[in-house]
This record gives sequence, structure tokens and C-alpha cells, in this order.
Amino acid sequence: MTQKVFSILYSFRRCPYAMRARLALLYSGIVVELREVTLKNKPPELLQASNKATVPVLICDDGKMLDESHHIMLWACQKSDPEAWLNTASHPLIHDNDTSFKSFLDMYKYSDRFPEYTQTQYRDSCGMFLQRIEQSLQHSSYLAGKHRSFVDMAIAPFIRQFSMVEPTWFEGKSNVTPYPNTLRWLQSILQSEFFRLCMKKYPAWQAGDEVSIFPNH
Ligand SMILES: N[C@@H](CCC(=O)N[C@@H](CS)C(=O)NCC(=O)O)C(=O)O
Repeated sequence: MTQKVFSILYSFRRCPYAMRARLALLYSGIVVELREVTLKNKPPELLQASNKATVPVLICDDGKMLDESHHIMLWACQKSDPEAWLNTASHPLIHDNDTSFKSFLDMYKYSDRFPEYTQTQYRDSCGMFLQRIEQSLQHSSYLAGKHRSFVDMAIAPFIRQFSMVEPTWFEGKSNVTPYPNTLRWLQSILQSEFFRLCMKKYPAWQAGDEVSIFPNH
């Protein structure tokens, strides 16, 4: 009997890049072997596969290795794209998310490591990007129209991180919410069954462990 060979995803549950990769795999109906990584103690198999030493890394069933989350999303959608997500795969917001917004987000999250400015100043710097998201969502439920697509899934994990730095402020519990459309959009994604599946917990993997399958319904 031949054993089924799955693609292997090295992942870290809370990493926004790994999240977007898992979301795309889920959307495309691709089942993978998931190897949950501890970032402080990465398995040698991951380091051998990619010298970038970041997650996510996908070892495709044909042996190809992908170590950029955007490429993993594209690979999944090229296999199966029932809602035409690929139409928004080159959306300019994705590039800006991955470059300037991500840098400001890190400084906002870890403002104690960047004492040149205050946390609120870093939050304001993130605000330039958030305003664009907010505007895109003014007349539509999702970033590129009525339906969720590639651009929403590529960006939502990062906005989730932003929202978690000062949740009371973001959700408007202390005053008014600064980004009401973004809050509504984010909540609809985070509360979906789809996202819940993407966030299921897996124990840290090491060689010799039993295979863990993603998604695990
Ligand atoms: N450009 C990469 C970035 C991936 C990335 O930076 N992932 C972080 C975790 S969120 C990581 O693995 N960092 C390495 C480390 O913390 O040692 C991608 O899109 O996949």
C-alpha cells in the first residue's frame, strides 16, 4: 500500500505570515502536514529546508520549497480558486502592509525597544495605513468588494495584531472606535468558522512525532 504524501507546512500559530498561508491553504482545500515550530528552538529540518529560518515554509508534495507567505498563498490559489481570490493577489495594500505598515506595527507593539518615540506616535504612524483600509471599507464589506478575497486574508492577520496592542482603544470601549469599518471587517473575519479552523492549536513538532494534519476539523 502506498502512503499518501502531503505537502509539509512549518508554521507558528500566532505568526501573521503563517496565518495568511494557512488561510489560503484552507480556502483552496489543501490538506497538509503541519509542523508547529517554536521560534526560539527551530527544528533542524526547517533550517535545512530554508536558510531564511522564518515561518511559514511549505515543502510542496513535488519537493518544491516556498519560504514566502505570499508565494504560499499564490501556490494554494493556483491549485484551486473557487472565489477568484487571485484577482486581488497583487493589490497594492498587500505590498504596503508587508513593508511600511509592518515596520511601524513592530515599533508600536514593542515600543519599549524603540524609545525614540512614544507608543502613541508609533500608533499614529500605523494610522496612515489604517486610514486607507478604513476608506476601502467605507462602502463595501471587504477590501475589494462584497466578498472576502486574497487581499483581506493577506492583511487581516496584521490588523489583528494591531488591534491587540490596545484592544480597549481599538474597540472603542473607552470612547469611540477610531476605525469602525475596520473593526467590523476584522470581527467578521475573526469570528468566522474559517478563521477558527486556521487558529486551531497544535503541539510543537519534532522529528519522530506522529503526523499532524491541517486542517483538523
Ligand atoms: N517575508 C516572510 C516573513 C516571515 C517572518 O518574518 N516570520 C516570522 C514570524 S512572524 C519569523 O519566522 N521570524 C523568525 C524568528 O523570529 O526567528 C514571509 O512573508 O513569509
